[in-house]
Amino acid sequence: MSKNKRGKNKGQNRPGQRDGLGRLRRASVKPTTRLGNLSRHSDDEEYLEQHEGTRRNHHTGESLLAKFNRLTEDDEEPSGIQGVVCGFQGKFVDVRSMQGEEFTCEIRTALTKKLQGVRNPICIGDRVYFDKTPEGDPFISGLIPRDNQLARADSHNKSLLHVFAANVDCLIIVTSILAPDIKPALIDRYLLIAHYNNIEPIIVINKCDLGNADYYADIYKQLEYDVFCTSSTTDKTDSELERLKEYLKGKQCVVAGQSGVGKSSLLNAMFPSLALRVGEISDTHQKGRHTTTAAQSFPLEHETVLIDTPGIRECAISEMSVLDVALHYRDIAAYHHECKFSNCTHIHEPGCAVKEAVENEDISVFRYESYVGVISEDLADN
Ligand SMILES: Nc1nc2c(ncn2[C@@H]2O[C@H](COP(=O)(O)OP(=O)(O)O)[C@@H](O)[C@H]2O)c(=O)[nH]1
Ligand SMILES: [Mg+2]
Ligand SMILES: [Zn+2]
Repeated sequence: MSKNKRGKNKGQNRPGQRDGLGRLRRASVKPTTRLGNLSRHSDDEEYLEQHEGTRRNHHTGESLLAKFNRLTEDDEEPSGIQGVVCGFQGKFVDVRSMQGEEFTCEIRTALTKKLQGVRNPICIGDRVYFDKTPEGDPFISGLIPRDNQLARADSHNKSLLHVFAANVDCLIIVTSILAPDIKPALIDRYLLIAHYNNIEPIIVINKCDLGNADYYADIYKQLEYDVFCTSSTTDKTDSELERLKEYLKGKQCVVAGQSGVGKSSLLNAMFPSLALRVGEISDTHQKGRHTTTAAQSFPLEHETVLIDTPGIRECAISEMSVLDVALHYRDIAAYHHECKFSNCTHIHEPGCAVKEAVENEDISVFRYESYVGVISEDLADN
């Protein structure tokens, strides 16, 4: 099977096409198990509390991550080989082996029991162990701790988080210098989400054929971000595109950026096999549609993997504290300790080293404005 095939046709591993024995055994699996719907989340908090003595930061992505990883710890030695979760089909999980072959797996019964009640116990990008039954049916035998994860608030209950991607090596923040105009406040929010979740971000300023991006590129480069100034439609030999492609080698990536900035064009220019449609509001997910788990991930050239996910825009910033935000803005964090008050929010306090740095043009005004915007608009009740 072609490695780059987007379709879900996985041949002999498809559920429903297996032999009678497999079907019989499947019928004996309790149909009411919560894993039947991977996006279910009732009882989650209660369950997690049972597995943890202290209850702090109980809604933060970081804490959910720690809890998930604790669940993977005391597992008995899992059998089989390692793979990465790349899609879902009902209660079946698609796992891609290191060789690029995909298997539609059940989840081992003991594991199912252990994970009962956990919200998003398995998501796109998760590393797992998988094996085959004597009948040849693939199953997930164990989970491997996550390096990081991305979560967003439930559309109906803002205090619940859905994890939609795990082990993200790079958040590619795409913006355009013109058409639409560059929005540094949006770049800064994505940077915040990346840092808060311990994910390496990079900034791509696209449509550089339409305008000069040096001003913004220089500021972000000074903050030690990797910045790529690309043009994805006019010049297919763009050296920045080559450099970006090289940078993404071997990484599992998530792409973020508003509609129309050229995300699909950019990906097509680097990875023609993707053949994404250009000019669509959203590549695979309708705007406003609330999907709870990421659809799938695509293996590309160079062992780069693209996680196609809805909802990065809705990633929760609201649960962060003012201090979280201040410390994740690199330029603001650099002055934070020089403020008169150790709990300075850098907005109205006297003796604020951050405001002084803005006046001295050591911190860009637009960076400070986006910081103030996050503090005043995005945080829950700080
Ligand atoms: N001038 C110019 N136009 C581009 C560039 N990249 C994409 N576009 C155009 O911008 C529009 C939106 O592109 P698309 O890739 O669909 O953006 P997406 O919504 O972020 O996926 C299309 O009309 C593209 O042809 C670029 O580098 N320069
Ligand atoms: Mg697109
Ligand atoms: Zn201050």
